[in-house]
Amino acid sequence: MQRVLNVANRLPVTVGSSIKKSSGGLVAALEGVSNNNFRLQSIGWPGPVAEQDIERLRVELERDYHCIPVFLDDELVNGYYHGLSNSSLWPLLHYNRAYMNYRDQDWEAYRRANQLFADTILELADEDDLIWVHDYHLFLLPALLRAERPKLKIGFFLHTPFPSSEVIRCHPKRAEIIRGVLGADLIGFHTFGYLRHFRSSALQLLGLESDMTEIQVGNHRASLGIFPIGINSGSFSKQLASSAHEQKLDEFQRNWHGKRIVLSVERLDYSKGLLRRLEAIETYLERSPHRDEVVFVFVSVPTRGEVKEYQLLRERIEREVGRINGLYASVQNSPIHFIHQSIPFTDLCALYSIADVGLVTPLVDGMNLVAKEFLACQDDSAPGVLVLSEFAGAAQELVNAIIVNPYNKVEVANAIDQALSMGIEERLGRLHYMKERVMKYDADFWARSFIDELLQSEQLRKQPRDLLDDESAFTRSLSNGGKVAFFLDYDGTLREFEGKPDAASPTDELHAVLQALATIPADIYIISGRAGETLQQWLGDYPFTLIAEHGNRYLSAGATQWRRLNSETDFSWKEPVIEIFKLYEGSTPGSSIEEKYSSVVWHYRLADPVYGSWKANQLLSDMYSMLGNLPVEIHHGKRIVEASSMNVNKGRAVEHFVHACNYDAVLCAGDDQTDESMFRLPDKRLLSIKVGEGETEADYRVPGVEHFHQLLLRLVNRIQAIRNDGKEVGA
Ligand code: GDG
Repeated sequence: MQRVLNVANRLPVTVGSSIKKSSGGLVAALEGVSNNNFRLQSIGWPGPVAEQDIERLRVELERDYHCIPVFLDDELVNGYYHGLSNSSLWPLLHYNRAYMNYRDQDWEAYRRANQLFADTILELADEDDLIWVHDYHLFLLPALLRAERPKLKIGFFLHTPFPSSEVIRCHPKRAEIIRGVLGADLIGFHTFGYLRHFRSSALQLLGLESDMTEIQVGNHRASLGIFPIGINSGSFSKQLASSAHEQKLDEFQRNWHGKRIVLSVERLDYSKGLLRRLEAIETYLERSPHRDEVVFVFVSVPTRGEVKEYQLLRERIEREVGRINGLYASVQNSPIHFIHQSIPFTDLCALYSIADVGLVTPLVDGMNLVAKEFLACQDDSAPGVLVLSEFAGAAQELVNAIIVNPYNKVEVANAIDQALSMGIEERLGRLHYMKERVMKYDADFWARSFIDELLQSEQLRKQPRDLLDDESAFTRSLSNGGKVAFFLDYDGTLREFEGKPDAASPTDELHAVLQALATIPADIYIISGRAGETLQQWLGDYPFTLIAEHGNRYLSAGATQWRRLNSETDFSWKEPVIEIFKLYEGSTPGSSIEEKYSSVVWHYRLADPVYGSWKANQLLSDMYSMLGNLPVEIHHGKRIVEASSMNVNKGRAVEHFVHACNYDAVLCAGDDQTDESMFRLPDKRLLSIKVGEGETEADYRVPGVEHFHQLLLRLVNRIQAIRNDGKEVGA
């Protein structure tokens, strides 16, 4: 049976004077996950524990509860949990920049706590296990695990929203956070909106382009998916059928006889919109002739009392409830019944059942399970109505609720009125579709879909092989035949990109690599889209052939005259292309045009990445319709659009030299679209390497320029060693 190591900040049980079930959305959801096909083993923090109890509890938790504890001391909990997780990440994830309190020491604690989780998992995990990491407390964990065990199958699910890149970019450690999550094979969100924000943050903050459902980071591909969490529907059905439920229902009905109940249930958190809701309730009470018949029951579970903003919120809510009750109470009624504590599950279900209206109006909420639980507890004899904020993830699914903007108190007040006066037919009509959905797509379905997709994402992961894993075979094939050539692209392959193309002259590290290459018995070609003059100025002292302008001109090693590879090329297309590029340069701030001998390039590396990509696609479509049958090739490279002569490309140039010099082994390396013409050549002597991420037809991949340098140096050593051995054997 497949083992799933389920990793969350809190274990499903909390250790105190005795070991008890923990509360919260995630615990409730995972309780409903059946164990027929997989075995869940939980890893997490069990709550504060005295030093002397640690070993005893470790044994007890594993033996009696199948839980593996990660013990954290008070200082770490303060920094990692109350500090970084709840005082800087939670507010930003919920669009609340003003509440973000970031401290460097909290980040340090967060890093250490994530590392402790990683150590625990690495000790426990087998090759076949699935690792499922939950939520924002553990953003760094996927990458920490991936770094140590690249083959582990790791999933990450975010229970909160993922906000717009404009918001998450406020976090001082935004890049580390996104990079951490990207260590996972599968990253799950509740809604498409959150997935979209995550993709655009990866692009804006890390420059990572992505498809709708995956992001490539070096050699690793992270799939993205939408998995709206459901409730533990089985436990609600069971509870509703029990006699305990009947009794509780009776008790509550007697207690609130003749009243209409409007119910809200949540942790007392600013994201849940309690203050705005109180304003809407006041607006309703002000206007309604029936106010004495209505009771607003608020179950507000205490949470995060250690964080200042929560203490202040609680005080404000209590003040407001007191004020509104003072204003609108009568002999018959006190409008708001405020319960500031957690209530037993039996009471919760009875409250859901008896309520006429479920009033769920968070300002922002990942999903909101309360909305779904309320529906699960409705029946046809007295169907309640759900009023739901458009900013809860649940609003994407529960489309038959009365959907409201929680910031508009009049709209919410009207919705309360509408819900309380709705006829039975309409209530039933709205309920049926939503209840069916809630019961069917429950927590079990959610977990199964995520785990199934995690298993599949692993199977589907197709990667070009990593040359570093296979180096000896490659080196042998290069050195076997005798005549060897290297065709090496410059920008993005031998040299990292710079903001301005002129600034990318060779670094000391690159010079060291080039000097090493100059010592081996192989022909070296530097093949680039750059102008010949630049290549000559930077690399002219090496005994290499320089091929400029994507293969249009070349300067042989030791020669002084540049020569053309194809002297009959037609360049009349350049002028109209430059005209259209100018229009795009003007309308895309940060972009620029570079004119070369046989091509024209529009660079948008310094433009806004999303807008730049969008304009590039528009430009491509303009170009395709404009250029018709002209002998022009259009490349969409890394943040460039390039129009170049059709008779001139890197593949053609390589073909020319391989044929002319009759090489036995040829290595081509490059990083972008323009290099694919080399990789596609149907020549068995050729081995190709893609440097960096992105789709490719190359045989191998290395993650970046630095790795490529290391690889070249190792190849140089290997070739020299094999050649020396050969000489010795021959001698
Ligand atoms: C996070 C995301 C996402 C509440 N009061 C009592 C009680 N509860 C239970 C509810 C429900 C759970 O707590 C709350 O879940 P929510 O989903 O509403 O909200 P968060 O705790 O903020 O959860 C959220 C969720 O993760 C799952 O992904 O939906 O958006 O913020 O199950 O029933 N249970 C009992 N007594 C209470 O007084 N017994």
